[in-house]
This record gives sequence, structure tokens and C-alpha cells, in this order.
Amino acid sequence: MSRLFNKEITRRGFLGASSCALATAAVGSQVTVLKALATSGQVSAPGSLQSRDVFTSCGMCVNKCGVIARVREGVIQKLDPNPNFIKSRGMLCARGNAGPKVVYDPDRLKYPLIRAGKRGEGKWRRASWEEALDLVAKNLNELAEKYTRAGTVFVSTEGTFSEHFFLQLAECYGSPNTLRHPSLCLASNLQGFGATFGTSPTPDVLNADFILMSGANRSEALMTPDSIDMLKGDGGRRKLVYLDPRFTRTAAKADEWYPIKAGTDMAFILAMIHVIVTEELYDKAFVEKMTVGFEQLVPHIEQYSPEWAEAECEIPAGDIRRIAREFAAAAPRAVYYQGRRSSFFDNDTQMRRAMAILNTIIGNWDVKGGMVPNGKIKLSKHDYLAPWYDDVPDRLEKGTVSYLSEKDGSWPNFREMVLQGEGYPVKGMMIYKQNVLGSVPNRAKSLKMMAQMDFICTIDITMSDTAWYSDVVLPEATYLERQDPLESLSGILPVVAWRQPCVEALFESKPNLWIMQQIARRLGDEIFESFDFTIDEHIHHQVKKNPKILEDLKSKGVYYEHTEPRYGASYKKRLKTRSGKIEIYSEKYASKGLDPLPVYKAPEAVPAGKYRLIVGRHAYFTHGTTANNAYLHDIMPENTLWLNAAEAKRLGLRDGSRVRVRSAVGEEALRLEVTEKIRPDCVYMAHGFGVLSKAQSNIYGKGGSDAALIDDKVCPISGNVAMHQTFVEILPA
Ligand SMILES: Nc1nc2c(c(=O)[nH]1)N[C@H]1C(S)=C(S)[C@@H](COP(=O)(O)OP(=O)(O)OC[C@H]3O[C@@H](n4cnc5c(=O)[nH]c(N)nc54)[C@H](O)[C@@H]3O)O[C@H]1N2
Ligand SMILES: Nc1nc2c(c(=O)[nH]1)N[C@H]1C(S)=C(S)[C@@H](COP(=O)(O)OP(=O)(O)OC[C@H]3O[C@@H](n4cnc5c(=O)[nH]c(N)nc54)[C@H](O)[C@@H]3O)O[C@H]1N2
Ligand code: SF4
Ligand SMILES: [Mo]
Repeated sequence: MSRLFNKEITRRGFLGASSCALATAAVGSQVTVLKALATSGQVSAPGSLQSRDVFTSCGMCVNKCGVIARVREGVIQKLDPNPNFIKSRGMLCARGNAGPKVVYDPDRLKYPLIRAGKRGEGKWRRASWEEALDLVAKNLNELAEKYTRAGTVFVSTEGTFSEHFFLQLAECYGSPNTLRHPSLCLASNLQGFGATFGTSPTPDVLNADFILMSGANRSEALMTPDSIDMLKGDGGRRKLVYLDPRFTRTAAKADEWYPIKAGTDMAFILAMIHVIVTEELYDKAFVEKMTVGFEQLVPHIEQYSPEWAEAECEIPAGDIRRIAREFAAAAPRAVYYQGRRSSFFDNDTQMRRAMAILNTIIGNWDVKGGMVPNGKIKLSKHDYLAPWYDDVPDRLEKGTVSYLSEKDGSWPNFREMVLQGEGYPVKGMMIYKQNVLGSVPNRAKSLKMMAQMDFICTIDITMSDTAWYSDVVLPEATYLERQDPLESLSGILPVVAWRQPCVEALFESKPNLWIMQQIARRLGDEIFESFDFTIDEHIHHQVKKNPKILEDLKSKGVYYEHTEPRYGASYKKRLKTRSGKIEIYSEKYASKGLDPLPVYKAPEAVPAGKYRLIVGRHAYFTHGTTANNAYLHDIMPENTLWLNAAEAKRLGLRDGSRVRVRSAVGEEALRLEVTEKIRPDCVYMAHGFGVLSKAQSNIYGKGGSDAALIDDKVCPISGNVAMHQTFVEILPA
């Protein structure tokens, strides 16, 4: 636990302490902020003035780190890491520390709002919950009547435990059309690893002696515990080889960094396999016992020599050969870390297949320091009976890709069909915790899609761009103000996390379950029946087979079944693949007419006078969610366009000057950051800026939107978007 509590720490102090990517600092007192809001008549005095420490989970990103909220005089003064939550290794990052500012943010959503002007004009009328919910239910009923229940799409992102209730509403309402974040994020990853192993395993970063990473920028794109373990390792033998067209903070920590040509990682991986196979460095016993298809791999891989790969990926053949030998020598405590976001190129699924195969042949499966299948602690499921509707068609974009997730869908394909008027009309959008206009590539198309809607309702905590273009905006209580259901997080050390209210919900914000219940009630008894429970009842039901879970959550803020990894359990079972073994050669893919072994396809060359746009994370920001947070905004007020110094010189552009960036689908203005830290053929910008919503008062008008520039290319196997296939030109502003 931090000793910083009770010390007056200024905001500058906080910033100084968090200038490294992983910060464990304290946020200064919120009392003044709250008092300022109270005297301006914006907030009532805090309901409870007691002081207490509350176990809860961070809600600033997907990691859900364990938190102890220090509540003093009814105000969240600061958040500390919960030392019992092993997954986050006693860390709260800069965003986690800035959490209280989400609650005490003058820009947060306070009341239900109904659009008063044109969409996007920013004219709103404050409404009562009663009126706003009636309007939502009336529209959902009308949409069902006119277009069937598939005529409304339910859009959401995982990250709050309450998404569950939103998906339940979609199911009970009767829409097959749910669009979740995986087709913007990790769908190709899940597909490529799933096709090989029957599951997407977790690299045992803490115990691996050799880690290879392709663009998984863990020092800035934080994933716990990997971001911390990657730096520490367990015994000082660790070697990290990192490929990225940019010199990131991960590159700075790596033993070797190669500025790989974007989109060519598969060439590097195939050449590694080539060396390991031809030099017989693979694990023969493992391959024999645990895999199918090695005999097809041998002739297939012959064409992919290191010399061939060097011409593609621009990593010297000698280095590829050496790295392959070192990697095999470190086996099985060696991993090709697959990363998370795999929305880079349209061959991402096959690229992840290649990674999985490379991991397989060195025999690193389900052993210490290898690729470990995830465990998950069982919670009892909440059973409900969704009404049956006869006239509901299949998902709109069904059949557009080889493997479409029924639950997650494919955002770009879905949107395209709506725009082309194919299939059937979709005229309603219910949106929960997803910022479509910031997160789905080709913002102009998303705006067009939204313009075609009869009705859009967004449930958010701030006036996101998507809320700004909606008809009804409903304010959810923030993660520090609500009780969420328990969440079982899978991993090498599976854990149950929970989220308790630290303070009463401010203004008129309400938890998602309440909002869903109120909508369900208005949609009729048959739907409401499934929602007729309290959150406490739901939680008690979740732990009914193991009440110890709740006891531990109350006393420690977290529940673990075991706190040391357990390896090898999967060897006793059939894997969830067709053959029951690890599939180097995929019969499943062959039967769908897909390449059963990964075949290299070079990315389109960068046209003369243009640059490839690549995007990614900044440690201080979660997508578009935290850029307006006053503490974080203070550290980095806008994103910039990284351009290689030699190119800037050639174009006569100076560091700090404003430029226009133009792609085939949009144009944005940004400040130029001239740097040696990027290849000359790429430019880079951090994701999450360039907002349309004037209600994001700190960041409106600052930086540029990557979603406005990125073209909407799609992986034909998984339906994931491909974000790095956009070329831009740079013009003086
Ligand atoms: N701070 C912070 N952490 C986060 C998140 C966040 O928003 N903020 N989001 C979380 C989520 S949802 C996700 S999915 C993960 C994302 O985790 P990552 O996938 O690791 O994150 P990105 O920053 O998107 O990674 C892009 C990196 O790949 C590089 N790159 C681009 N093209 C190529 C290429 O062709 N080859 C190689 N080798 N590298 C390339 C980019 O320069 C960039 O550094 O991060 C998670 N962690
Ligand atoms: N251009 C571009 N697009 C991308 C990416 C990229 O790098 N570049 N990355 C992709 C990836 S990996 C992912 S995972 C997706 C993420 O896509 P999104 O989920 O759309 O990402 P966020 O910007 O975090 O948007 C979350 C929204 O939820 C709101 N929110 C936050 N907390 C709460 C809450 O407690 N309750 C409610 N109701 N709302 C809340 C935020 O205010 C915000 O409007 O984006 C993808 N899209
Ligand atoms: S990584 Fe940071 S923002 Fe994400 S859950 Fe952990 S503390 Fe919160
Ligand atoms: Mo993601």
C-alpha cells in the first residue's frame, strides 16, 4: 500500500511521478473540486461524510486492477493499488490514479438528455428519467413493429462488468445484432490462435527466458500483469526481442529492437520456422505426440528462408537466423507473444496462426515460461428465459466472413450492409460504453450510418462523440459509484474481481442494471421478468456454489483459487480442435477454402509521396475515454503526428508546425512531431483525440482523430478491421 496517503501531493507532483509509463502515485485531494462543484450549484453535498476504505476494481481500462478507494468525508480522495490483487503486481497506472477525476469531472453526464436541435448540433434538453426512458421504449417498440427486432443494433464494449445486462436486454428484446469491440480489436488473434490450439493461451511472461514481440507495445499499451512482468522477468535471464516500425518505450527496454517494415511480421515468423525446421531445432517428441500437420509444414516452409524474409521485412537474414537459434535454445521457456490488438492488416489471422505454429514447434505448450491455456473460476450463471420471436432474421452480416462471431459481429461489414441497404433495414442503435465515432475506422461512414437511423440512444458517462450524435443520452453512474456483478477474469492465475460503490452516484446518474430494468419494464412483463432481481441477489446467485468467493471479496477485495501457476492440465484432455491436438496444418481452414498453412502476402507498397499511417496507444490514455480527464490532459494535451526527421527535412516541415494529414477517407490537422523514432515510410499518431463533441471541453479542438483517417479494410477470415492499410499525404496547414 502506498505511503503517500495523507501527504499533500500537488498535481505537478503527480505528473512528475507518473512521467514513466507505469506510475504508482497519488492524486491530490478531490475535496476542493467537489466543493467548487457544490458551490456552483452543480452537485449536492456528499451524502455520506464517513471515512472508509473500499475494495473495488479500476474501470479506466480493460485490466480491472484491484483498487482500495480512500474515501474521506464522503469524497474519494485517492485510489491505492490493492496488494491482494496479484494480477496487477501492486500497481495502478497513471490512468488508474486519475480515476477520481472521472467522478468529479464537470464534463461528466449528469442528467438524461434529449436532443433539441439537429443531430450533432449539440442542443440538448434536460429530461426526467421517466420521460427519457419512455421515449427509448416507445422507439424500441416502433422499430420492432416496423423493421422486426433485428432492426435495432446493440453496440457495446467489454470493460465494465455491467455489459452483461446490456447484452441480456438485446437478447430479451430479440435482436440478433450485437456489435462488440472484438472486430475492432482482437478477433483475428482469437481466431488464429483458436484455430491452432482450440483456445487463445496466455504467454507466461513472468517465467519466459526469451520473449519475441511484434508491435505489442506493453510499456505503453498496458496489460497486467504482462507490462510489469516483461520488465522484471523472474531470474535475470530474460531476453526481449521487439519488432515495431517505431522506437517505443518497449523498444527502449528491449535487448534488441528491429524497425520492421509494417505488415511484414509474417515473413519474419515464417523464416524463424524455416530455420528451426531445417536445422532440426524443433521439439521432436512434442511435435510427434501433440500436433498434427508437421509433415505438411516441412515442404511448405522451404520457400521462406531468412534471405527471402530480409527482402520483405528488412531485418538482416543473419539476425533472423541467430534469433531463431536462440529462441529454440531457450525453449520451452520462450514465447512469441501474440499481443492483443490484431487489427493491423487484413492477413492478421494467418499472421497469428504463424505465431502459434512457431510457438508449437518449440514445444512451449502449457509449461512454465511457455504458452499457457487460461484458467477461469466458475461463477453460477444467471438463467433467464428470453422471449421467442418468430419473425427475427439472422445477423445482418452473417456469411460475410469465414468465421463470424455471432456475439461480436464484424463492425465494418455490418456498417457496409446498412449503408448499401443490403439484407434488411437496421434503423435503431442502442449503444452502451462504446464510442463508435472514435473507434470504428472511417468516421465519415459511421456518421453516414448514424444519419440513416430513426433512433439512437447512448448510455455513457461522458458526452462522447457518439453520444453527441444521439437522440437520447442516458448517464450511467461511474465505476466508482456503482455495484457491478462479479467478474471472473481468466488467465494463468484466474481471479474474481468486483466493483463496489465507493460513494453515492452523483447527480442523476444510475447504474446500468437499473437503466436496463427500467427499459425492460416498459417493454412488457415478458421481458421484465428476466430483469426482476437486485444486484445483491445477482451476486449471491453468482457465488451460490462457493460462498467463500464473497467472503474473500469482502475481506480482501479479490478471490483467487490458487496463487501459484498450475501447468500441464491440458495434456490430460483433448484440445478443442477438430483433431483434439494442436493443428499446425488446419483441416478446418482447408475445408473452408482457406490456406491451411499460413501463406505470406506482402502488404501493398507505400505509394510515392505518401506514408503508411500506423496508430496505437499512449500509456496515459485509454482509447478516447481518458483524453478529456483533467489530470491526464494536463500531461499530454493533444496527439501529434510522428514523422521521420529526414522526411521532415525533405518536405521542409518543422517540428511543432501544424500539418494537414489526408487519406482517401478523411483529413485531420495535427501538430508535427519530428523524430528519429520512426521509419521513414510511416507516420504515427496516438489514438483517441480529435473529438467532435464540444462537451469534451478540455480536448475539443485539440489533436486529430485517427478514426477519421483510417480506411475500412477487413480481415476476410475473422471480420476484424485492418487499421494499418491506410496511406496519407502530409500538407502544410
Ligand atoms: N495505456 C493503454 N493501454 C491499453 C489500452 C489503451 O487504450 N491505453 N488498450 C488496451 C487494449 S483494448 C488493447 S487491444 C491493447 C493493445 O495493445 P497493442 O496491440 O500492443 O497496442 P497498440 O499501441 O495498438 O500497438 C500498436 C503498436 O504496433 C506497432 N505497429 C504498427 N504496425 C506494425 C506492424 O506491422 N508490425 C509491428 N511489429 N508493429 C506494428 C505500432 O507502432 C504500435 O507501437 O492495449 C491495451 N492496453
Ligand atoms: N482508430 C482507432 N480505432 C480503434 C483503435 C485504435 O487504436 N485506433 N483501437 C481499437 C480497440 S483495440 C478497441 S478495444 C476499441 C475500443 O473501443 P471503445 O470501447 O469504443 O473505446 P473507448 O474510446 O474506450 O470508448 C468507450 C466509451 O465508453 C464510455 N465509458 C467509459 N466508462 C464507462 C462506464 O462505466 N459506463 C458507460 N456506460 N460508459 C463508459 C467512454 O466515455 C467512451 O465513450 O477501439 C478500437 N478502435
Ligand atoms: S492498467 Fe491502469 S487503467 Fe487499466 S485497470 Fe490497471 S490501473 Fe486501471
Ligand atoms: Mo482492444
